[in-house]
Amino acid sequence: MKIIITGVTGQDGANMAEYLLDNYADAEVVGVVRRVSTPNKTNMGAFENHPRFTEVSGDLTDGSSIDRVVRDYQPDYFINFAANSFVTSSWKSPLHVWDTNAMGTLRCLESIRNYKPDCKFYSAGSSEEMGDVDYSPQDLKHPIKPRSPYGASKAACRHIVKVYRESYNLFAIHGILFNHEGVKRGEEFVTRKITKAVANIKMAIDQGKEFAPLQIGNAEAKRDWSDSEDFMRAVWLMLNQKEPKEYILSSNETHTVKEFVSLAFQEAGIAGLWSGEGLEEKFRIYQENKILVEVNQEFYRPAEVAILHGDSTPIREELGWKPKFSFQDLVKRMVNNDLEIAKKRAFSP
Ligand code: NDP
Ligand code: GDR
Repeated sequence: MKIIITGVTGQDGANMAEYLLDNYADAEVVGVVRRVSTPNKTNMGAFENHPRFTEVSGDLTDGSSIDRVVRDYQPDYFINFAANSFVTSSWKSPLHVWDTNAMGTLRCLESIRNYKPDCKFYSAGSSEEMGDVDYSPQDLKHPIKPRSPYGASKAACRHIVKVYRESYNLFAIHGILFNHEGVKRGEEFVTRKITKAVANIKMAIDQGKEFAPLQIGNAEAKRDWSDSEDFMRAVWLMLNQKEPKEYILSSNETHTVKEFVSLAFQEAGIAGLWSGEGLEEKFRIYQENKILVEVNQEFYRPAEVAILHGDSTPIREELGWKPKFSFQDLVKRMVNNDLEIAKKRAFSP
């Protein structure tokens, strides 16, 4: 069983590689890594030297490299997790985001069609495709109304995957993933940005040192947050159905960024209180004037998705998927991981 995973240095690619290598003795994982001037393989630590893992060079913006990987490795599965996945950067580099995400997906589909048409293909769809939502919770019937170049690029993937599935009879699916996080999450995404700051502030308080408050953008935004590890099991279930049916993956809950902040500080033993409104909103240590978090215009987006709240009932009922981690578990795992990292840094010689 040969599985190509793109984006294997990222959160999901690394979690998927780990899941497959740990649970399937016949899984041979081929991880596609693009050339960067300073290699970042932190997320690959657990499997980089695994005997059933092979690292190959490839870039979604270069179709010839994807052709070569598919032709040479003849995969049974191709999981495309590679993307420029940071929504904010999609206003700054929209063409690059479209080339990587939308054209990149088309390049994968073309390679599969030409060199391994019986390979099962997964495209990582996004709740950002829903955008300016009409109703909650969102299901697969919700109209596509993206609010960012990133969301629009993922909507393009959704259409082209459907076209290739129907035109060439490929097993190609674009499952919609709502936000999912974990200890491998990139530090610019709000959850990791918060848990890293919580850990640093906690260390500073414990050592009696001064600290700078965390600066965030829209604290009222609501997201449906899950754990990435739970989603990897579900993506694999989706790929192993008889028919290429698409599903939504979500926790079926929605929480504000403010709730995430409060819970993360609480996990670190710091009780806080929100006060003020809009740009004047602040999160202070309970019964003290010390500011932990403040809102900064710099982190607002040109167009915001106010609320995301998914309905993953169909995959739960039809494929028996059930998440292991709650929202509270997720926050706890992320805070504890960042506390460990902060402690190691503080006490290393
Ligand atoms: P990450 O940002 O953590 O990982 C993205 C990966 O893509 C990295 O390995 C990155 O490599 C790689 N990559 C970027 N550009 C290219 C390129 N041109 N060629 C090859 N590889 C490239 O994302 P996640 O793991 O969080 O997400 C995985 C997928 O799921 C993405 O497609 C994302 O858009 C989608 N998604 C994620 C959600 C989430 O909440 N996490 C929700 C919905 C969808 P490098 O290390 O070199 O930068
Ligand atoms: P998102 O994730 O845009 O939903 O995309 P992100 O964590 O960046 O933002 C979530 C919400 O938090 C608000 N926010 C901030 N966001 C960041 N990054 N930094 C801040 O300081 C901050 N303050 C408030 C944002 O405005 C937003 O409302 C993620 C990515 O993984 C995508 O690839 C994926 O497709 C979607 O989730 C579903």
